[in-house]
Amino acid sequence: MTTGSVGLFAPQPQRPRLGTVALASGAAWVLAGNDTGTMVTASPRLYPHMWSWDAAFIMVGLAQLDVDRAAREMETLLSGQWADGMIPHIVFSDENGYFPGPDRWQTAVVCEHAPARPHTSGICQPPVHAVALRKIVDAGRRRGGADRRRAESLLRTSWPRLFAWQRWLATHRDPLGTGLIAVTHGWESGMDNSPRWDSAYASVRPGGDLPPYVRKDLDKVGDEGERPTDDEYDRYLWLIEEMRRVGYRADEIVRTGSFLVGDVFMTALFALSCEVLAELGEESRQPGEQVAQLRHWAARSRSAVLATRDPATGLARDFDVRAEKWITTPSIAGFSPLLCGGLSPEDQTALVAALEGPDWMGHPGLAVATPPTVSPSAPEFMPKQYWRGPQWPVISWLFSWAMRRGGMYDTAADIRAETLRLVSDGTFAEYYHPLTGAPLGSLSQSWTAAVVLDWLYEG
Ligand code: 2M8
Repeated sequence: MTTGSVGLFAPQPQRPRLGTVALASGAAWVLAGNDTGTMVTASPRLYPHMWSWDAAFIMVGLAQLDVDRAAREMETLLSGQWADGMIPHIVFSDENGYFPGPDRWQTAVVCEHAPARPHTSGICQPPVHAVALRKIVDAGRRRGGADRRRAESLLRTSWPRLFAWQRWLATHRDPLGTGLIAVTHGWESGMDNSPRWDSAYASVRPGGDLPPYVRKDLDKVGDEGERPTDDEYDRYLWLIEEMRRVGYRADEIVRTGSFLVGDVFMTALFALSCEVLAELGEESRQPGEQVAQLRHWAARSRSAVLATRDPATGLARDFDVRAEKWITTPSIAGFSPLLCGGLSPEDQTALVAALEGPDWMGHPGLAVATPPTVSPSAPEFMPKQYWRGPQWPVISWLFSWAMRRGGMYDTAADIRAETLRLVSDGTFAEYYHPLTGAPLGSLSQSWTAAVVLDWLYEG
């Protein structure tokens, strides 16, 4: 679909394409290669630990191969859950090739809720773990026998833990009391350097007493231009410093931290996960009042997502709580209502049409028609810079899965087919250049391999 050879819109180089069997084997090989035995690290070099939402997608892929291994992944993640219910964004392995590591976070040193072991970070990430539990339970039931028993037992033991996680978000991250879940660090959103956060980060002023540090990420990707800048890193590290100084007390961070944004994407995933967890709770006879509580949170946060829509474009928006202003950057988060549902049929049709339209998946410059993280028509679009434009297979999977669940079958199937075309180069890259299809960031990224496996097995 590449149309021209000028500037950004250069012709797409030819790359060998893998067939389905080779692709599935390659994906399984990536997961096996990144498996330490108790955790599948997010990637071999750049991210040698367990990340919270990566782990959930990794479970989705593992469930297709080995129900018991997928269940153990959930157990490893939950072994890092804090006493107050938060699932931390990193559960550290014994590797030390990543910065900031446990020495910098010092969570167990300054916070009574953090476990002494495993070491964990002190922030969270989007709550997609109920989706992973759903996939493991479904795989176990489909297979029967020992797999079924293992999955049902995981459901019984992990359901209360995931309920506590959702409750933590509802209790500590709803500063406006509307159901709009807030993040206190861009890393919590999962979309670290998205232009969604530029204005909020502009108000984060690193203090002169920010302890010195050395980045470890830059020598692990081919091109530094694919990673956040040093200026961005100073702000990331300053926010951690602020949190460490208040002992990671959740309410204190919300009260005093420099960064507080109602994240519409996080909120939609929170609502979706509350619904999925409520369904699993009913199936496994969990306490009725907790199931009802989940449905209540889901409804409230769904309404909060819909209430953020820009009257001009229909896209959902984040809300900067500190600056008291809307964030209108045209990012993939604008389509969050498609994740959590709740739109009228007309509004849903219009939003799907916008997603498929020329500013997004239908942009004529794209190598494959999957959602870029920022609209290629927007001035903020940077095609090879991390969360500022590239296509992320894991985001495509998430939208495809949720849209299928919401009855948007055709778009869900198109996203699946086009993403599989993109990843058939077999690199399982972290993200891809939307205009050329070139692999970017880390290669052999676990969540990319995992979602490919799910798609190949489940259709
Ligand atoms: C990226 O984030 C980490 C910090 O958490 C990093 O850049 O060091 C993001 O893409 C995030 O969404 C992802 O979970 C993590 C591991 O894949 O990497």
